[in-house]
Amino acid sequence: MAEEELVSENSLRQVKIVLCGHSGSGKTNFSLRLMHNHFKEDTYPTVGASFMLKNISIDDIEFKIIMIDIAGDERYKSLVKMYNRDSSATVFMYDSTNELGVDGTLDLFKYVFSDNTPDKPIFVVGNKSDIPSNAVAVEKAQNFCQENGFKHFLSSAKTGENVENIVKEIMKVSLGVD
Ligand SMILES: Nc1nc2c(ncn2[C@@H]2O[C@H](COP(=O)(O)OP(=O)(O)OP(=O)(O)O)[C@@H](O)[C@H]2O)c(=O)[nH]1
Ligand SMILES: [Mg+2]
Repeated sequence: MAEEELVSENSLRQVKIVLCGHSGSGKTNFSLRLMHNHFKEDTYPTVGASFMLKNISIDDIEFKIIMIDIAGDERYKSLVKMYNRDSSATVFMYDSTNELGVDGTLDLFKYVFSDNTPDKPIFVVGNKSDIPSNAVAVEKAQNFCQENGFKHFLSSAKTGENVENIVKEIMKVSLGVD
């Protein structure tokens, strides 16, 4: 097989997901749960960006996921903009138990798309569904998704609830598979 064919075949089967959102929303634990079925109570804040790879099968076809988990600290927000450019999909995560956090994540969205509209699937995920949610936070996120035509999900990196389902849904939408 020619090199270009090999590269294009591989890239067809590869989904690059950018995971961003306010600090403490649980991005690193969401990735850990997905990649290693593991959860940590005491994760350190991420510095910069961290990359994880995993193969996942959908309808018996194997796809490679590249998950780019970007630190939520303000000073790294330009990294979100940079990695968002060539992602297959971007996930904006917020802590569903915290009213202030969701504002941080929605502000990040506005910053990333301050001079262009999204040209890829966008997902908003409220994480920590194992704890009673903050109704205002979840309503804000749901309204934002409704206005923009984005999908909204709730997950728990702690129990694993919905983590794999969300990622499979992202992959299906990104790959155009039903
Ligand atoms: N109860 C509960 N706690 C969670 C969940 N996900 C993450 N946490 C906790 O929330 C804290 C922050 O989690 P991280 O995964 O480090 O958050 P992050 O979004 O990667 O944070 P930054 O790297 O600073 O951007 C840790 O104490 C985690 O144990 C969850 O689903 N449920
Ligand atoms: Mg982190």
